[in-house]
Amino acid sequence: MKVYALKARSIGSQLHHFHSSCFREQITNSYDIEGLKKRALEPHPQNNTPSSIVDKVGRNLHRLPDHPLNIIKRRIENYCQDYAKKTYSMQEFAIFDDLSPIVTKRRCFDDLRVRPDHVSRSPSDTYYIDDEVLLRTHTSAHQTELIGSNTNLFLLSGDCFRRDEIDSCHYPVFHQMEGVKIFQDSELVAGDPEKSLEIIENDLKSLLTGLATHLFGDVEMRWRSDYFPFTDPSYELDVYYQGEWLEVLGSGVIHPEVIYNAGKEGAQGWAFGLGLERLCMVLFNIPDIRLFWTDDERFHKQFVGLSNDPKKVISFVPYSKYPFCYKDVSFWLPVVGGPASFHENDVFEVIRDVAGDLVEEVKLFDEFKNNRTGRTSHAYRISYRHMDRSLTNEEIDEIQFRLRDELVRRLGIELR
Ligand code: FA5
Ligand code: MG
Repeated sequence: MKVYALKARSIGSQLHHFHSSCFREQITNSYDIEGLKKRALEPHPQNNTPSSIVDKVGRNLHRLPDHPLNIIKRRIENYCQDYAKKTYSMQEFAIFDDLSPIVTKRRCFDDLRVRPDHVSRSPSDTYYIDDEVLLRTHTSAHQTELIGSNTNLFLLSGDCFRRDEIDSCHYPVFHQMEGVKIFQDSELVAGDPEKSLEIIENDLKSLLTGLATHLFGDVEMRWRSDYFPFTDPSYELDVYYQGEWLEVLGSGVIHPEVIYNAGKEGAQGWAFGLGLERLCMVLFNIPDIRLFWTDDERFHKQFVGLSNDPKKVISFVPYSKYPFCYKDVSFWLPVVGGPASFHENDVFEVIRDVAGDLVEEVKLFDEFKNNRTGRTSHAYRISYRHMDRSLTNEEIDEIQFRLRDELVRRLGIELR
């Protein structure tokens, strides 16, 4: 609770700073990154955040000039400001991009109607610091706080953290941009909730479809109905990329209870959350999400000058495609009802901890149950590939051995 009080105070002062200065001004660096990192590593029975993740807190790739995430962030912000000028009689979006990624369970889940037993908040999916505080899993975690302080039109970017699968478009640290608009009474139709809802939905879709066209030109896209506990109705937008539909955002009309939790009962509006890496991958043809974290010159020099260029599109030229190499590991899961519980995300995390960014993909390729013993076997195929150089066999073998040991030590599985 102490941390929360601190955080609320720091947000308060950021908002004060923000309102008292020019609307377009970005909030200055607002949180003590080193302090947070120290805090995140303090032992606590509920702390399941490994140091490899804490290391990435505060890297803030989306704030680095000419980083592809910064380029796309600025393009989206510019597009939205233009849209707002045309559509909302000169109102502007308030822009946030450095609110602390450490948030409370209440803001991240409770306020947003995520049920207590929902998987997204379980320790198999979320990095907890202690029983109250966690690394935000989405930028929606700031909705009720900002709406509650009368911020009625905003864009908010930040790093998000999830224990997740391993492949070319999932990474445990990624970036989202949240957009929220709370409508003024004069923009809606008093006494006609249906008409008002239609106005809100049409505005949301026209902004986002316009954004996709602005970024990608003539790309194929589709809207799909979705479910989020904090919006109703909810929609997802997919963009056709490299022969597949790639989900790039979630959105919808903000649920009345969320508005109530923000202390603004009766107000209405929309919200969306964009995956910045996914949009960037489509825009610049970036084939693997790990590349966003590389220090390799050959990656970064391709984007020089683009942060200040509102339109130029380049197609990323892979500087190498080093051969990948795969290794399998198979094991018996811990006995059901025994002391150790098991979740697939635990396997992914051990792999990430041991092998870091050398892992390109992990696939469960075989699963069966031995009817006599009642035990279940899993077999995973791990693809290794370095983004910047070739890997040697010895190097991979060494990692694979360590990985096997760690799986046994940390998950209580039995190697086959
Ligand atoms: C959300 O996070 C909702 N908060 C979005 C939202 C906001 C809905 C406001 C309604 C109103 P979702 O879990 O689908 O939704 O994530 C949104 C986007 O984040 C995805 O479309 C994807 O582009 C990106 N994303 C999610 N997980 C990862 C990951 N592990 N790696 C990279 N990108 C990810
Ligand atoms: Mg989704």
